[in-house]
Amino acid sequence: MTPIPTPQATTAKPLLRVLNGQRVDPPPVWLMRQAGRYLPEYRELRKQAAGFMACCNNPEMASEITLQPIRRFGMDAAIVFSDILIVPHAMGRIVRFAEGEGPLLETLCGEADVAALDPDLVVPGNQPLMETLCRVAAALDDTTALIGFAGAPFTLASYMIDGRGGGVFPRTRAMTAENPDLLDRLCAVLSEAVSQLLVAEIDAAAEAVQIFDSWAGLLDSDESFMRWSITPIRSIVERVHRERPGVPVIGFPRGAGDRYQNFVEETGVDAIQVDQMTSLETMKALQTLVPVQGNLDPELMLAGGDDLVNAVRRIRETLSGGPHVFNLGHGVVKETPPEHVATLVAALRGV
Ligand code: 1CP
Repeated sequence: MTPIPTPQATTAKPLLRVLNGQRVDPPPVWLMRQAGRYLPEYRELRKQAAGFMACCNNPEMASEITLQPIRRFGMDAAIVFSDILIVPHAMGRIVRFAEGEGPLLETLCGEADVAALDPDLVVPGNQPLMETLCRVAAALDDTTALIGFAGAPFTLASYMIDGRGGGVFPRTRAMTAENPDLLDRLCAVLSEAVSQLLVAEIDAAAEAVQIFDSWAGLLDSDESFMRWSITPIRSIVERVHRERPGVPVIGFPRGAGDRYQNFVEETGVDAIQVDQMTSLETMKALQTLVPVQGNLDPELMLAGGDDLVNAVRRIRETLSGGPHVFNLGHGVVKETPPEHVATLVAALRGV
């Protein structure tokens, strides 16, 4: 059954108001990877789980981890604690998180491996995530929004083809040149899986969703960026808009350089997350098209002090003329002292 869309334009939640195009000052704030290893309370809970995946699949634990940064810092949004790699995992690919090494996957080789992928397994295989979303929604107050997310097809494909992260992805790069049709087919299966997953997250309780194309920057020609970042994401955005109208979709093609505007225009995303390489001037230009989110260098938050406070104020001031969600340009660095996050939030809110 399709739920009746909530009238978000009148919501009290600052994040949803901004994603609907309103200007809110001070801007709402949340941080990518706000739940995670820099928080002692996360590390404590994580010790009790059998591993990272077990943690994601335990709604009691995952909802508690999601809420930790909300309690500590009063963020305007919670992003559900999970991972982008739950998608290949639910399709039967082996995904392991080796301590200190990041994710390791069984590598996807040829036609047969791609043909065997069944996108219809992804929602049934991720019911714990849906329960986590319900639990978090029940615990949030009426000013804090709940964000669901998924990895973009190209980024998921990169992990599946190379079997590991780290940003080099030689096998994926080779496939763009040597077997582009197979990469098209893989991205099509992943678009279907991600569309279903995001709709299910919305039905569970997510009020906005973000699509992380963390490795879109590897696509270094207009043609390849269009083919494997924009095209699959456009199909996902169309699907979410059609099936769950009114729920904003935030796109994050990290490393897109001067292709952000093209990405916004071509995918139809409701808001754009940018990385720290993107200038405030570029953000201001993007802000005339859609609400903007991001930019603060995570290294500045790691360092703390006056440079952090000044950067936060400069970003707020520069973008105060339009819809703006405060965020980093990438995830919180794990060595970040939690007090620096508190400093950021206080500087932003002018207290
Ligand atoms: O050891 C541990 O405790 C696991 C570390 C960890 C955590 C805390 C991983 C492994 N994933 C996560 C949570 C996570 N991942 C969230 C939770 C919500 C929040 O933001 O607070 C989110 C949104 C993600 C998304 C994610 N996972 C992305 C997209 C964003 C980005 O950082 O670019 C990517 C690329 C991943 C893959 C992944 N999972 C984990 C790691 C260390 C990585 C990155 C590996 C690499 O560098 O290639």
